[in-house]
Amino acid sequence: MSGRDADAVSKIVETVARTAPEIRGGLAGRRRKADEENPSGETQLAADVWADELLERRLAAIDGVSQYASEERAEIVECGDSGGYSVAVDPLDGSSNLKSNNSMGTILGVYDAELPAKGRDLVAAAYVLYGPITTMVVAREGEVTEYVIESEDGELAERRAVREDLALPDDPTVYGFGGRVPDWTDRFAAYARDIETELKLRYGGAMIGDVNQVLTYGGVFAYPELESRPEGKLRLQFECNPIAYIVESAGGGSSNGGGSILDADPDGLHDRTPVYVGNAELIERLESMF
Ligand code: P6P
Repeated sequence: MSGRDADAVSKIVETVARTAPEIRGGLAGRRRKADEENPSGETQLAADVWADELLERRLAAIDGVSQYASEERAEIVECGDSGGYSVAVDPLDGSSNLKSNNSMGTILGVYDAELPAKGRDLVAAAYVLYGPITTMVVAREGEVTEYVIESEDGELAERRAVREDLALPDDPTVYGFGGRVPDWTDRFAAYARDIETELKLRYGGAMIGDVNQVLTYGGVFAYPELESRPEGKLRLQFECNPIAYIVESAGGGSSNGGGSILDADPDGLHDRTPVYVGNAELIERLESMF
């Protein structure tokens, strides 16, 4: 694509890092439900809408960004010249955790293609984790780096690299599987029974918190195919592609049950997909059982 600014990707990542303290600082007063549903039919919180508007305003203004899309809005925002990067965000992943004060995240995918795009079109992906501290994991050009986001008065004070060339530990320790057990398909339930005898359960209801456990301790995260919903729950463009890109860049594997998530051809902007990410051998085992 022409018209791309080589350091536009850096500006996009830096803008999300810079916005993270403001998003975190604005959560307390925005736990109420908004009047709308998102394009996936989920009730929005005021925080979802607000974080989306904040990120759209900032990211769409960057030279070299042609499209902005988010899990919270039905349509793509065309911004500036065509031929630039397409930015896809989940502004507040796991916002249902706001009520219970558990971790949440912001997910970013930077695609070198018009949306909806394949995961192979990603040139960078990142997530912010609003945990006891605010951290940001960035994957770019095959390398994964974790930063601590230090802020003062809701402003980014410093983005400090704390783990460079991040890779999944060789010996997996944790697993987290979404959906209700009675709704799991037989083949996923058989896989889960295997894993449950080997690893410790860590499931917090926000993909970012659960994936960060897998990146830290090794293991597997899944929001699987369900009997009631064979396509699973999580969104390809905004959640699964960026997370698959990060985990594969960290030496792990991803799957939609039939191969790398990054190879999935999207039909629509808000496609859902089953998602399995973690240590490569655990993903290979899943695929051998599917
Ligand atoms: P459940 C949060 O709503 C989310 O999109 C992901 O972050 C998370 O992994 C999943 O849905 C949780 O879903 O069905 O466990 O509430």
